[in-house]
Amino acid sequence: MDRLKQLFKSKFTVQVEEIKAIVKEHGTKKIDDVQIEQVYGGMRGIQSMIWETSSLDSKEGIRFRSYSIPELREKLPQINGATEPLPEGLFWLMLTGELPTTDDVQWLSEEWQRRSAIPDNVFKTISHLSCDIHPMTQFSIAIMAMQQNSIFAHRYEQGMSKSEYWDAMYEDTMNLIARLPRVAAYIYRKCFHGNDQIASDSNLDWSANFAHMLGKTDPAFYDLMRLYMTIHADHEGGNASAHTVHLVGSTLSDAYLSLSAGINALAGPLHGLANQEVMDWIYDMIKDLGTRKISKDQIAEYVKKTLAQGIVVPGYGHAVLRSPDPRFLAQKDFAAAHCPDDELVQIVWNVFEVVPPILESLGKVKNPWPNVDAHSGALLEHYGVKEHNFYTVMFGVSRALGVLAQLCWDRAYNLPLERPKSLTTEEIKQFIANSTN
Ligand code: HAX
Repeated sequence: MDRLKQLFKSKFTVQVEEIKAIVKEHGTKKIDDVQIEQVYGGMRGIQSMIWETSSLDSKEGIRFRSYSIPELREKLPQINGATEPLPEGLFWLMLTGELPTTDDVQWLSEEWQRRSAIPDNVFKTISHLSCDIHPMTQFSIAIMAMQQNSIFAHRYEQGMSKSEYWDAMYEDTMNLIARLPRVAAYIYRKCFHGNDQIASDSNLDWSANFAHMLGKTDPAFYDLMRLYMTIHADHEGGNASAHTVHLVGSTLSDAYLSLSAGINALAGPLHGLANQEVMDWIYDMIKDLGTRKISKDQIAEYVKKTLAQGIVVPGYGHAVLRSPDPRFLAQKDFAAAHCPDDELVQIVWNVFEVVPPILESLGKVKNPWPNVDAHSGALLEHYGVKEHNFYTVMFGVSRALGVLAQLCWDRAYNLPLERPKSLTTEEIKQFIANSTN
């Protein structure tokens, strides 16, 4: 058994016993009330699921196993000359709750390299897809094409015991994460660079190798990828992509089926596709005004025009956050250090000054501040990744880290099939009538 698997097993073994005791002693205590407006309002705020890998505070933002993004940037080990944290370290932390050593991170990087070979049928499947198909759809199909190699599905078919689910899920998770950068880069090079594919470089860490396979060689871009893959990895369990993976996994669908479903959720414009929408919106503004030198007054006018058309301002607002997203601020910090004079970065920063008061003035937007997607495109474009419809695929590669680490915990806990109760409006009316009688 490898060192990470061994540590994970030792952690969940203790935790499973703790949970048994919690449920036995406190199982009937009430943790939340549900209001009718929440039932109609996208279930906002209802505390009803377990998610160990990260937790979201509306003011502070995300914490991964209690560490904020600035803390991760300081504490996670760096290898290969990195100046940003490595997602290998974050995955270790999310899966075990322990900060890894430099040696652990090095080991995991090599382990993912070792597991990264992709069966030919997967490339054949992708190469048959037209480049008119959105890269997120291709990515989801590619993950499905890998499903025939699922160790979980194979062992389940052979009568695997419940007590081994975690083990099979761990193996699928490690293989899948190891392979995602290659698959994503393959789609990118096929559709945007004449199918001129670049072989993996086994000397590079997971993120740098992804950057390399995209065709990038700038060490600063390697660092951006390390940061990008770290900050997009997890955002507690209630967001649409995470919740989808958790729900589909609860049917004992394997990691491939579950992740592909989560990627489909991430592909929506109110979720991960917002990073593409932000850049398209900025480019529409540039086209409309005929210049990249856009004043704050011009941005304000354009924002009002967008709102008057009944369109949301992409990259702003959040279902949980009530302050500027620390993932946005981390990217702003990176841009300030590496490319403060970039024209698109300047536009993103000016939009940040202009949009919040306008959204606030509407009186209905609960969070007028930028989210993670408001900044990422400008940085990616600075380093030459100019294809906006590929951005959400990069988000998806990162998001796999958190949702799959949690899926390992789901199977270690043997969580049951998820099955909340739905209501009809007739039943709601009946409830109201009964409660006011
Ligand atoms: N621009 C204009 N209007 C907005 C808005 C924005 N950025 N954000 C919220 N609103 C509006 C809502 O559309 C809603 O209007 P109606 O009552 O007329 O329907 C009202 O303000 C109240 O919404 P809310 O309670 O503040 O926000 P929700 O929790 O319902 O929605 C969203 C959260 C992220 C979906 C929303 O803020 C939005 O559409 N933002 C723009 C798209 C975006 O950036 N999505 C990415 C979010 C982060 C993420 O998941 N990244 O992957």
